[in-house]
Amino acid sequence: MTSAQLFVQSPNLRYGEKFIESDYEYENVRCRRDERTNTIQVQATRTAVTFRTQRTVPKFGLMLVGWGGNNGTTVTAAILANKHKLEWETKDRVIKANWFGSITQSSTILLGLDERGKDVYVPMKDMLPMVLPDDIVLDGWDISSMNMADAMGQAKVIDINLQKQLRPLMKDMQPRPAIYAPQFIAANQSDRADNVLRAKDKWEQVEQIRRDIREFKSKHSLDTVLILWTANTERFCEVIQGVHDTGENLIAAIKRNEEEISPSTLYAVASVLEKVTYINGSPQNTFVPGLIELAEKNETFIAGDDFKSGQTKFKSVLVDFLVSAGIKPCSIASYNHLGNNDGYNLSAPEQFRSKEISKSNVIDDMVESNSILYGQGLSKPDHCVVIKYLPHVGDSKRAMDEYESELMLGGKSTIIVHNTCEDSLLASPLILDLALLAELFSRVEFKIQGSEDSTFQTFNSVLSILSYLCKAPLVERGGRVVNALFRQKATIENMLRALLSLPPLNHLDLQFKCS
Ligand code: NAI
Ligand code: DG6
Repeated sequence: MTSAQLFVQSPNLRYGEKFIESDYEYENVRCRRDERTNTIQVQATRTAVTFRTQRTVPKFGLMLVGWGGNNGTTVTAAILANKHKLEWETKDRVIKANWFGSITQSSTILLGLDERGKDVYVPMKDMLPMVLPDDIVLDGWDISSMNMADAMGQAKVIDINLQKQLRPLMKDMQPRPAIYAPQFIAANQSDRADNVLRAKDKWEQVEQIRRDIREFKSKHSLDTVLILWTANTERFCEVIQGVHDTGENLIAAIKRNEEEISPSTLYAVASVLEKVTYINGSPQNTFVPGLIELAEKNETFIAGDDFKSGQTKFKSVLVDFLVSAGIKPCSIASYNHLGNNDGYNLSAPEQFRSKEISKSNVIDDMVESNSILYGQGLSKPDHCVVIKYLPHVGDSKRAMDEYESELMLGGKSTIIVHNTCEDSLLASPLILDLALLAELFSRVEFKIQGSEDSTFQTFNSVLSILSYLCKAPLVERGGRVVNALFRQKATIENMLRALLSLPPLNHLDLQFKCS
């Protein structure tokens, strides 16, 4: 289906040669709780903002850390399969390449009503000028030297008839030598490490990654490069005063070759110094305070952590539904087993711990939202997360969840969910969305009307707007973490609408109710 072109007619929107400029009234509500009188003072606020979005889509390069892994090879295969419009035969039918699971490519946004009162939806990708997946230039690093065609074969995710078509397109793709620090990932990964960046110390490693970024950019005449970590889950680094606490200390500590600085933080530092957006798709604490400060100083974007792909996505819908329905989830047991290399790495306790933390905190905002169910003196849900490595099932992860909730008058409701699906086919569309949305939001500037500073500024370095795609969203200083999935989705949709001077969706349908 060819997409319809969108033209918003509004006195508040200007389509200029370089920018789409939107005057927007940001309506909000401020509350002040007075414990003494037990009252809440509520005030409606309005702020006039002008947004402008650069219309020219850059020539865009994506560098993946962990390019040769299951996600890295699968997203590469998906980009190429879509670009070349590949079709392949399975025992069921002929499949055409698509981007199912990607919100930018395969979800739609409700715009409004047409003249017959029917809803009009448009693909998210058509709201504003976005990079086309077909145009993405790929590159990356891996501690394994395997070429991308063989690595795709090793991953056993892509159907063999598609692999056969992709092999010639991927066999010459070679991951660059990578930063490897065996103490941060499971010891069982050491056999893969035959493509290790040789450098005398950590600073030289950072310098090499910076050179790689520059070389990639100039080789393909790219305007913008984005780096995304989809390498093994690392253990959390111990955050040390004088090492990780400020940008300056972090740089000095790298130059001193301090042990406790993880490879993921080194890649992130290199990206920030190159003014390149960095996204963390794994759970580890890459974004130590010094890194965040460095990103702010360099006006560079960062986002993470940990792709929210399957079990957690479902949890952040189901718990939101239960709690917002006034039903009290009391225990959640989440088991999963998988047999891919991610599962192998996570079979080591320290790496599992990183994932356990990221998977466990995902219901906090929903629990905190309801003091009737979870207020003072009332118990919070028991929540346990188990991951087991079972080689036989490969990338086809099995996720089993039991939710037990309390109904009125002491009743019980038990919901059991069993999901079997290829982990990397869920994660790869998220990689695409993270890259495309981060790129788009890096092209947006804003100006608050009436403020002393009359210049346009870019968004905060921490792109919390990408929370929908992350299990443990990193948020701006003073910001709050939102895990509830549809609230996260509404943030993206309403921001895209705001950039076109359209109001947020209110679902009131007053035109019918008041007719
Ligand atoms: P994988 O184990 O197949 O791939 C990871 C790749 O990273 C491997 O090729 C490995 O050689 C490479 N690597 C390890 N350390 C490296 C370093 N320092 N520099 C460069 N490359 C390095 O894992 P998979 O399945 O692709 O997952 C990647 C990450 O994404 C994992 O951390 C996983 O926990 C995370 N993730 C995956 C989700 C999914 O649904 N597949 C969802 C959420 C997060
Ligand atoms: C087993 O849990 C392996 C993990 O890497 C997960 O597959 C991944 O984090 C996805 O988790 P979820 O909860 O988003 O499906």
